Amino acid sequence: MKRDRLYLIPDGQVHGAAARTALARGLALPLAGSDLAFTCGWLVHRCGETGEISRRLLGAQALREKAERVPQLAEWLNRLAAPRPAFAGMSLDTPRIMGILNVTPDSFSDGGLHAEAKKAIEHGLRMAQAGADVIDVGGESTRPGASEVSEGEELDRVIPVVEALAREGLTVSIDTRKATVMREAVKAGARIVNDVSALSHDPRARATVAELGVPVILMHMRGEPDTMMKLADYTDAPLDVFDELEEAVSRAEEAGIARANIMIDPGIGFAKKTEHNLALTRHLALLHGLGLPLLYAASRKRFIGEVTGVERADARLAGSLAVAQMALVAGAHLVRVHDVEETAQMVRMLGMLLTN
Ligand code: 8Y4
Repeated sequence: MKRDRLYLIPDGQVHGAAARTALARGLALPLAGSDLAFTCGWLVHRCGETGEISRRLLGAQALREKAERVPQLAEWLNRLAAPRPAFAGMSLDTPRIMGILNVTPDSFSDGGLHAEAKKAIEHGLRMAQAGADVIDVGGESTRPGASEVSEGEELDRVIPVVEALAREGLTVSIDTRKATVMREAVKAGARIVNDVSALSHDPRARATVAELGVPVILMHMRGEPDTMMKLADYTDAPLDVFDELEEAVSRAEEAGIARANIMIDPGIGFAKKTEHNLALTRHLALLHGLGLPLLYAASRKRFIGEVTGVERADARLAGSLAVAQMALVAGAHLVRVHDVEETAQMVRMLGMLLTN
């Protein structure tokens, strides 16, 4: 039987001078190791026996007082407040941008591996120029219904691109679920492993990442890309995703991966319906309760199309900027996007307004 669980969803975020002043006066609590604090929070109790969920909004002062009597809550406040050390050499005290670089047959598809690699490399360099801190190179389509890519084909696609971008001094992440691709990509200069299966797809993935000693992004999903939508059934999406990410983090640590090398991600769109994606975006700050750096990746995704009625994915920039901005205000450390230049403009503007 499951145990009763306590959660705290930070709300009422304040930034910059407001954060510092509110913290100094005890009106807010520190959040996510950055220039950020929260002024109230939803204290959520989930009954292990019945699954019943109750929630109560408390102010910072009440939370701190209650934490003196409830050790579980004190631990929450500690994890929420913990500094987030640099990840892959990137300090996380300012929001970072990850640019998406797909090297799949359907993305740069006019003729020949070599020509494809060349185009991909150019696109990666352009995104870096435009302000991307990380280039996420992926050679395997994880869209539902996409055909499986063989290991050899995935390697042929991504390795030349990783090598070229790393040689130019860019920070490259390798988007893959395969241990061999992780290993070869790191050999070619990739500095981060981004695995949408949270190292659960390939039985050798955890040991490989542990051995390589590289930072890894653990994304939440259920099942496999072609079956995941059948599993989009949650009691409470944010709480369930929190629990399942916590489990993925534990498994990674048990395999010898250092906690300092782990970043988490709610996996927007993976085994999730629109209502789940919206709830996760609204209550994103809950995930700071794992005490780890947080990636938010919703660029052009279908739930934006469903909310706005914009059917073409490449016409969803405005909606993508809106959700990315929400995530950054909630304290996300990294956003994964297609439109790097526009996102960099938004991040600069937001930073100027919030940092004072
Ligand atoms: C339009 C645009 C339609 C994008 C679908 C998509 C994530 C990820 C992907 C994510 C992390 C995608 C590799 C799916 N999503 N990695 N990768 N987090 N860490 N779909 O959410 O972008 S691929």
